[in-house]
Amino acid sequence: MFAKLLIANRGEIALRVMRTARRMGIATVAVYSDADANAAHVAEADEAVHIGPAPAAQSYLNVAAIIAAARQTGAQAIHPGYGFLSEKAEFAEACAAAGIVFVGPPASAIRAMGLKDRAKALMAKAGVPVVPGYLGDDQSADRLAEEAARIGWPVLIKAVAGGGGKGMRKVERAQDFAAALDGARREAKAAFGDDRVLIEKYVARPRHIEVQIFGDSHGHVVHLFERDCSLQRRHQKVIEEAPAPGMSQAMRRKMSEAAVKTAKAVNYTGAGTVEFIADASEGLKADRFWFMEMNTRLQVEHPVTEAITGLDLVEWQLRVAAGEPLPRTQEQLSINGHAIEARLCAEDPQKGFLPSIGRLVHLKFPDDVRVDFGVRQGDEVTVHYDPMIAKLIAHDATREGAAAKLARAIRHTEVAGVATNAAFLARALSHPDFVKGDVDTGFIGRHSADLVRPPEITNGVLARAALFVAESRPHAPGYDPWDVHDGFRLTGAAKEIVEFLADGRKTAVELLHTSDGREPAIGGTPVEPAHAAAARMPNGDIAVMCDGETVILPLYDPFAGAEAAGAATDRITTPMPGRIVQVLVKPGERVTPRQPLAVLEAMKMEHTLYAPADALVATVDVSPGDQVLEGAVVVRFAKEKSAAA
Ligand code: MV4
Repeated sequence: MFAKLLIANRGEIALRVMRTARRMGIATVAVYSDADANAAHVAEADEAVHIGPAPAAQSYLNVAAIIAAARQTGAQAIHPGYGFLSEKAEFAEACAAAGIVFVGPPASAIRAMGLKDRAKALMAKAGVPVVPGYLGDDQSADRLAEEAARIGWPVLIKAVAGGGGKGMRKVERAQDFAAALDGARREAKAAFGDDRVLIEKYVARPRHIEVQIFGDSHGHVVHLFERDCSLQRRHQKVIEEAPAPGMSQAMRRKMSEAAVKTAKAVNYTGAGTVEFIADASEGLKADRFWFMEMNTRLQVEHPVTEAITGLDLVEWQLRVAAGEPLPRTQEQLSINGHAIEARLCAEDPQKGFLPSIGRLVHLKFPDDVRVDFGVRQGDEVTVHYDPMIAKLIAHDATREGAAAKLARAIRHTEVAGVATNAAFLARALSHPDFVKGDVDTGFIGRHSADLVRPPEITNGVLARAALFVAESRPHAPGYDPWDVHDGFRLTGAAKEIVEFLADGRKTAVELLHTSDGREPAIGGTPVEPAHAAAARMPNGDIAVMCDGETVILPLYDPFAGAEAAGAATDRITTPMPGRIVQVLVKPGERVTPRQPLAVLEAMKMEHTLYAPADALVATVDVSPGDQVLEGAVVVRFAKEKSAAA
């Protein structure tokens, strides 16, 4: 086994790999960018090497700097984690050239799976079911249209170099084909520098089911059963589980055989995932699944497989990379119970899931589920990297049990400082259709009205906030609350009043002193405080964390102007740096609440900026293609006498 391992990654996966390395007695080396000098993965490693500035292109994707760090520290192997360099064949080759073991498959296997058409052709030849379609070199519009008609409508046009749904177009009718082809090609060219496409029969009600496989350098390949990753939003996985709900033994046998065949066809070693698409329009059927692609790395969702198999997949990766045979045979592997994972992200469902950046003023996880986290309380979520805060993984004897346990754990997770998707996740896990196992890739879209709801400022939340304010008051002698103009008043010995600006309105909570302590009341009516945690934000606002929702309550300050109470309403500005990809309104146009105004590309995703209220567009200050900083004005609204305040 290796004595020292370098982890060419950051965040939760870097910590995850280090945990296993430590248990196996392997010394760890972290690498870090300028932005991560104080990050958890650096603190946790035995050694750490600085590899460049914050942008990943100059640090976590810098092959030369990472190889140099391994050389300098004497690391014998490099674990790439996921993302970054994990599926770059050139990196696997650079490791080999430097005499360092790449913890992953051979470069040839990464290459074989890199291009969709080649991978698909290879799998068809190996006898793995693939979606009927056209994979040919003749890319003329006429030929492609002919092939689409032969396949039968609806069809899906996909970029050969594709991934993440980019350059993908569903076409329902022959007369729409030419325009869709143009669009798909343009998008593919822009995203991958390659405008070749393939055409497939469109699979109805698709479910994403993937099989975890493992190969070793002695010619063995086993599968570790399947995961269902159908709950996605814009091709980003949200909730994953193992095993797949509704999967029959017969279908599991067929799918895992296909996955093992796939791995053998490319002489695969290490951890890999074979992704299938299943037609769930009439429930899962053993003959209605097809190969989609193979991911030649460990995946974000690997913990659900670990939970149901009782194995440590990182340990398996390290053993296989060190030349050992697979620790178990297929017959020694079985499924125990059910596991579900949810990805907790710094993003705001209320704002179209826009990444939310800022300092994690408060961060606390429950201790009855597995939590793989990448950040600590006090850390900053920046624009430079993925906004995932943590993964929560629940394991139980049954699917219903695991879903209930995970929903509860998420409701008890406390985050203040950035917006999160916690309440959204908890609602998804408790949704009757999810509980029934009625999941497919359209789930989130179909149920978004149920899943995305504004946080409620209940009286219980206000009472909890008031108690927090009163209890965190300094009681030092000589301290005079009358000196602080922040909404806190003593009104004689038996009563305190705390005033908040809730939804822009002044709301007073009275705290009556009784022999039991402080009893909150609003408008004279006693209020039961919510079971919630509270924290003070750097600006003095009170954050109340309740059921996965975080409500921010400014203390009412009679000396502050009305302006300070809310952000400027006469304009829309960019929430983070990025590039404007679309402008959807013109000066002089009337807009309505939540009408899309422009699309910003930032943090590798597209974010729509919406109108906050009924308004008249006065100026549009950006054009498509503009690089913008955070806070750049996108649209200014006209001042109108009748406009709602
Ligand atoms: C499909 C499909 C329907 N029919 N292929 C999306 C990204 C890529 N991984 C494959 N994708 C799809 N391919 C055919 N022939 C529907 C999707 C799809 C999807 C697949 C998995 C998970 C989420 C998805 C969301 C939308 C579309």
